[in-house]
Amino acid sequence: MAKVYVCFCTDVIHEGHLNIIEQAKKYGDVVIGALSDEALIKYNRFPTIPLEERVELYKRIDGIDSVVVQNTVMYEDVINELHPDYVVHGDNWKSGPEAAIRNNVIKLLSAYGGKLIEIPYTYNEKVKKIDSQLKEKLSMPEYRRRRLRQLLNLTPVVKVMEAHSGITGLIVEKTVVEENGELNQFDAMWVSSLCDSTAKGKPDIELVDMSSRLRTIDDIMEVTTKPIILDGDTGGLTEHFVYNVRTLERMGVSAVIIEDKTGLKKNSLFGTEVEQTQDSIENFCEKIAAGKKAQLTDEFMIIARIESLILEKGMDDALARARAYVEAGADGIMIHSRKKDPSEILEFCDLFRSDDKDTPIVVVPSSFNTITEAELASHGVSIVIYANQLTRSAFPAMQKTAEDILRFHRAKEVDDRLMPIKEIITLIDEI
Ligand code: SPV
Ligand code: MG
Repeated sequence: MAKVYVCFCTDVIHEGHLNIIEQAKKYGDVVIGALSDEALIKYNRFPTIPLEERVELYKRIDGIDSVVVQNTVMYEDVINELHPDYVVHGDNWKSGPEAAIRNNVIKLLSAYGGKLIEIPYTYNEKVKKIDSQLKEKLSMPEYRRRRLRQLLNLTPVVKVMEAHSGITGLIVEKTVVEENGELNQFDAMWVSSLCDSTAKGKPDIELVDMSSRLRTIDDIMEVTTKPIILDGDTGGLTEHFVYNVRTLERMGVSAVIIEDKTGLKKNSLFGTEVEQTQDSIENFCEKIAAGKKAQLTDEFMIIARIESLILEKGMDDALARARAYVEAGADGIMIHSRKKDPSEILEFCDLFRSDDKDTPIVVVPSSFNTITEAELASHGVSIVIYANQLTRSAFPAMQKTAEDILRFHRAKEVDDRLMPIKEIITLIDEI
């Protein structure tokens, strides 16, 4: 019998999948590949059930020969091992980033005369509903909240992009690029105090209050599924922070990062040009410990942000604080710098990692932007946050459009660089 290979990346089997299997069986014995969690997250699907359960689910499909695990989005390993005579897939991967996977399969099969069979993809109302129920499940607090911790175990470096509205959330949710035959996308969202305040035309001084920040988070949550890290500024009074921890947890936020400053907080990128006061180690540890005591799930993370390098208090101070904050219960530490050269950040990471191999390290490479995610990861960084780049790219574009319309007394001259109206009205998903 000929061997037929079908890769599945789903938590629910619907009639579309069964149709693919029915067709596949006509060509020979069917082997199903279950995409691993590590591969799934690159494929813009986040698993809602563990790999073992997916394997069991696929095994129960009638007439299946066997189920194997496919560890990578691309098919090299699995095709080299199985040498299937046929690969069967829905025809919905001909365009967009997934076309790279299709090309990869075609190339691998052509090397030994294997064939690709494409089945018209079933996309009826029932299948659409199952798809959207799956998405809805991922957006629920219990799934979203734990997803950051899951990601820390699944990927060497969690890539986070800022979002400050529904539309920026959608950009972080949906942007996928194909790069050297791999798919790449952001893992999580950062609700930046700078960008949230800027979007409201306000300074980044904790003026935009928690109710308003929660409203922003809710706008983002309504249309996305990826995990959210909140920039919690100083965390405010400990007596208030504990309530906010509970609220964030309940909403499904995955982590809050609080910085060890006190009094009137100003943005860190001002450094020592403005007056800023660092909290004492003792006070800040108390705030962390109180937050940890208040939280109800094991999933929520309180990450302590160290401002010693920003405030030029030196490496020893930064390290002493990092160790104390971890001791007080912090689930991660964020080290910040406004130097263009990443060396002080790397020095900190190397020293911190010399005696703490596990606590996640978060960095925000806004100033030291020449360093890549892989280089940071090689120094023990676990989470990289692109904290303000969407805001900073949109603002000059909007300003230029406003100026040009004033200059030309009409909108024709700017139209070529605008998103077509048809595209903007289809950008948003309809229920
Ligand atoms: C933010 O994005 O608001 C941050 C990071 O806190 S930074 O602006 O670099 O301080
Ligand atoms: Mg901030």
